[in-house]
Amino acid sequence: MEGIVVKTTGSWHDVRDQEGNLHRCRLKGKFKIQGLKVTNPIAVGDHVQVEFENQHGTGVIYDILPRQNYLIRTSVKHPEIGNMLASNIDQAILVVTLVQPKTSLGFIDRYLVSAETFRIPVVLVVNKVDIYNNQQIKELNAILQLYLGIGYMALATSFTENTGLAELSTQLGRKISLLSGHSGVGKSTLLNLLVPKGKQKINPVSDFSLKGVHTTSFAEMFALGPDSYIIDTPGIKELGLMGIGDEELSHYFPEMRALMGLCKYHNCTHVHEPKCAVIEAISNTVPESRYLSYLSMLENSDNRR
Ligand SMILES: Nc1nc2c(ncn2[C@@H]2O[C@H](COP(=O)(O)OP(=O)(O)OP(=O)(O)O)[C@@H](O)[C@H]2O)c(=O)[nH]1
Ligand SMILES: [Mg+2]
Ligand SMILES: [Zn+2]
Repeated sequence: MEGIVVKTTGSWHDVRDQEGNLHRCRLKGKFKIQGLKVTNPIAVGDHVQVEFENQHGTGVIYDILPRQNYLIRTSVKHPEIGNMLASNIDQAILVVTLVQPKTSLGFIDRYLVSAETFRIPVVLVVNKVDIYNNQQIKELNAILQLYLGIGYMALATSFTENTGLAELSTQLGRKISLLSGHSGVGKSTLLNLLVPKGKQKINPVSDFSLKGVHTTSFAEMFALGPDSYIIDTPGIKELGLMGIGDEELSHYFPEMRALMGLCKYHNCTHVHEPKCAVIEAISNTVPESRYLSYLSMLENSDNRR
């Protein structure tokens, strides 16, 4: 049987078959991702081949079909080991907040770079706009302008005031979308508003922990409608990039990519070289904060491998 992994919880994986039925499966064999070390050899979104075991009705995944794309991250502590967020996605929805918690521009830019390595379109969602003060509203508008200017889709949302939710819903379309961002930004809350009531599981936002907060522990794919799916993921604290060389990094900044070939030196790193088209475009088509993110990623290049 062929199916799609819709939930991974350590040693058990839920696989959805073509008829929409779920099967609990184990993974058999060793799987590698282009020679990278990963904590999870299988991810939500993977297309897999399954063999049924016995009267228990459980399955064994014996093959993972080639992935169209995947998002992978590393931690600062273990830069050489990656963790796959999801695979075979059509777009990524990056949910951020300016307060409770604060998401930095550096984090946004690292996420965008990792999505650009597979040219995965990203929708930037700035959530909880209901609690922003005047200063934060200004910051919000600047961020929306910044990323819309580069060509990303960006919108403001609030679940309490019902802001931007219809817009977000139209962005989803007949696609597989991945929701990611820091813990507490409101991913699962947004997902619950988008997933039709009948299709939600009993406890779609995961267990209620002792601290009284809903925290998602495992990535899981939900159906929104025909050919329309959304993947909720646990919050990510830090986002180390994996497998990106210094010389290719600027290709993953679309506004810098547009200037490729205009620098004097073909192998320009856009740091100190004379007649560099990127440096000349800073504060013009290359926003300063983006260039600073670029420099910071270059400096931390040891963390990317
Ligand atoms: N004021 C306000 N609070 C929100 C909004 N969206 C979500 N919240 C609250 O933010 C808290 C965290 O929301 P979750 O949806 O659990 O966040 P999450 O991103 O799924 O977090 P993890 O699962 O830990 O990654 C909850 O108390 C929500 O009620 C919003 O638009 N405005
Ligand atoms: Mg959650
Ligand atoms: Zn240059």
